[in-house]
Amino acid sequence: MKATASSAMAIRTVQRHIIENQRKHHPGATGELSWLLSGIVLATKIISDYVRRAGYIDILGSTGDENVQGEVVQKLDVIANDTILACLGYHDDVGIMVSEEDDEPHIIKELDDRAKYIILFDPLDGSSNIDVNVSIGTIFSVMQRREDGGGGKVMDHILQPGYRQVAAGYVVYGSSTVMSYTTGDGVHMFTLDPSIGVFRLSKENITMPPAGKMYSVNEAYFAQFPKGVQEYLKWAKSDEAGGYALRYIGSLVADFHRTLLRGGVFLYPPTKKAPGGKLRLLYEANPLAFLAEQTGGAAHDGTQRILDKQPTALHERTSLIIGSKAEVDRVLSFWSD
Ligand code: P6P
Repeated sequence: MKATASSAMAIRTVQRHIIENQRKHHPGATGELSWLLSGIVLATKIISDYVRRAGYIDILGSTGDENVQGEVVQKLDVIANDTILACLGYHDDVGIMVSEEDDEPHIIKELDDRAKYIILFDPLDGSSNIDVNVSIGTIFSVMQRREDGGGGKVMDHILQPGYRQVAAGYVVYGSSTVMSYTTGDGVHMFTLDPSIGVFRLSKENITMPPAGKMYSVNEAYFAQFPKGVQEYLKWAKSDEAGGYALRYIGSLVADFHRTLLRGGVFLYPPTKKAPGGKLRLLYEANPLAFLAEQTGGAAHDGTQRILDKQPTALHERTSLIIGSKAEVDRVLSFWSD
């Protein structure tokens, strides 16, 4: 259909939504956060283009290096990381950037009243799935510097609990490229229209289904899980539970995206290999927990709410139980036994 002026007005792009959302909920805002989010939008459009072309331009496979996590770095990891750093690093409002790929924070400029934002991100989560065309994703979290300055060190500003986030979101590069974001006023979802290169509003003010008979876990580790988790998984398979399904993609963003829309629970409990959990607190669990709670869901580590956790290290890992409130509560009822 040929775009006409009226049809163009009908297109609610993510940029338009961010501005409308700012005017509606934060009328006194300076627009800095909106401008910053537009940098993330641009970066993820570029990453999406690379992901879609990975099969026929030489960017599949690994670089042969290992990252701070001890994981083999995929070529697309580097491209995604560099793209986000480039698209946000020049923003006057960004002081620090923290990437899953990099040992240390990027100090873009000294934090002050202007450069007050801290961007934390996993540029391409699940990248080991790239070569087999499984959905992967980008996850981002936005904090502001601490007004009280903390202890005056950079890490005091970075290691803040997740409830202090001012924005968070993800982009899943799947059968289509979909972005979900929140600035604390609900979660809104957009689908990339490659014909005109814009993210178009697909769902506004999403509510996660309050329950859902679907659990998402890597059951290969069953023998390593805490006893309470083993009891929950046995229950979920029982006649008493009545027809739970197991869905596990092995790509956090894809598993979370499905849980957000269909309900259920995703869990990555402690294992022998990862006794503190595998997933990262600052730029995976925290942003997804913000989105989950904004849609009526819940996120927990087995002992406390994810967003209440006081981080102690940049690449700190955590156990994660996230999804429909009723399903998270049910897992916790077994976990604490
Ligand atoms: P496992 C991908 O490597 C990742 O970090 C997440 O995207 C995913 O949820 C998890 O690890 C899968 O881990 O141990 O089940 O392969």
